[in-house]
Amino acid sequence: MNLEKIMADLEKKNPGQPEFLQAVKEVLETIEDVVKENPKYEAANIIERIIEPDRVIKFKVQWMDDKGNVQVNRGYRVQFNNAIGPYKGGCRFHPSVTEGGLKFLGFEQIFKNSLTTLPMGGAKGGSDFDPKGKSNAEIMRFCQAFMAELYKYVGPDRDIPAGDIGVGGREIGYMFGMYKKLVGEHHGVFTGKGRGWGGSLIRPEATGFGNVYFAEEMLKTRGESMKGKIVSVSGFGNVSWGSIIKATQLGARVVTISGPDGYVYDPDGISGEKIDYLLELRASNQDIVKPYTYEFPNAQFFEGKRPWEVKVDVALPCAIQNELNAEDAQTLVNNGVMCVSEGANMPCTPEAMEIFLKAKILYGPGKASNAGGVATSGLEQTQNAMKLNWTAEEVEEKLHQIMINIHEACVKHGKDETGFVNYVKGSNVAGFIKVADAMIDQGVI
Ligand code: NDP
Ligand code: 2IT
Repeated sequence: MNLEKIMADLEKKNPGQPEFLQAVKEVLETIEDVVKENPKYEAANIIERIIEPDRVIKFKVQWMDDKGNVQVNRGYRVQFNNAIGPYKGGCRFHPSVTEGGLKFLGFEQIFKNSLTTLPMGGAKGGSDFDPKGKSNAEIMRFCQAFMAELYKYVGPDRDIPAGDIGVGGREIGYMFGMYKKLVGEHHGVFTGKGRGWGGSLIRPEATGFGNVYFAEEMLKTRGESMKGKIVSVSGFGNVSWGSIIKATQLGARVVTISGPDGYVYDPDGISGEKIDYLLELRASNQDIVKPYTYEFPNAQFFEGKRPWEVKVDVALPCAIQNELNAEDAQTLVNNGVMCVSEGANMPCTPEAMEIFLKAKILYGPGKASNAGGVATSGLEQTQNAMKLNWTAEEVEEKLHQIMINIHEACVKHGKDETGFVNYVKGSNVAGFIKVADAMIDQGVI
């Protein structure tokens, strides 16, 4: 495998898509040995095939705002790979959304979904629509307009979208409603649905819960646990919220959250009513985290800064891609961090990742550590197909076991001669083998 040539060709084919190139490079670098040892992958040209999405659907979304002005946004669905199951992945509504960004996320999703052990292919979708400051009626009209086009390409055995940044239960509800109206069928085409109409218990918490379960498994390999650990979390959205709940339940003290405006440091720990307040803050539809300090004056706000300067044992980046750079990583390492577990997708830059691996700390990449979200989506699909509902305890137990299994797969494929586990390599190799073998089995199609 000639990595340099593959990357040069990919760059030529995908100009202006640095995040997609970054995600591909990371995977290819870590699976080089497996590809070398197994000539069948080169013989079937798997690498070139796996880095090209099956299709990118791109469409116009027109909707009317509350003032009667007609707005135009762009909608996308990247259906990357369906070798091991129907396309599956979230939808992101954020002004930063681009085709390249969704290709990065769809590509990551292939390996993440493979790691869950459930039959799900990789996809991602979304729009450059900015939900901030929009009224409920505007959100509804946008979601309906988005689905008026997307409904043609999705279905419970074809492509099953879910939430991501800017898309939570409310948006899934409006999109599902429009789909149902157009198609005339009520089935599990989305995951993250409302509890009363097919949604799984624990799905809202699942990504964060899974992230902390994964961190706990990593810590166990060094005779440690979350109990008593000081933890920094970034973001204050869905994944941050779930991570904070589970870390607190396991006896850790979470001392930070962040937003695009800066970060909050709460030395007393973000627990109890403060966790509930996070939901209120999100629902207020503002894009600032600072109001937390008005509500809880013992906390301090650091404008324009990121939480990585705080001395902690465990760091959980849960906001957005490339939010933790080399300088941040070095600060964390210098301050004695022992574990970094990614709730977000690709929050650490390649340089930051290098620093963590070199320092030999426990570093869990998102495609392993945040796979609990999509895994629980898979459990939601199973419940929909069986037309029954599991209890919260049943779902959480299954989620916990899946995270333990993902951790084991990473150890199996990522442990070196010295006993150090490179979870980046482990997750990429484990995720890749299953998909690549399925592609070979199914022929050139
Ligand atoms: P949300 O929209 O619920 O939350 C995103 C959070 O990140 C918000 O608090 C947001 O603040 C904050 N944020 C956005 N940009 C920045 C920035 N530049 N600096 C600091 N904070 C920022 O999304 P999710 O919690 O669902 O998603 C967070 C991450 O987790 C994403 O990378 C997503 O892909 C990943 N993920 C999500 C899963 C899920 O099930 N939801 C599953 C697996 C991964 P604001 O809204 O004010 O901009
Ligand atoms: O990045 C992700 O894994 C998600 N946003 C969840 C995808 C899903 O289909 O539940």
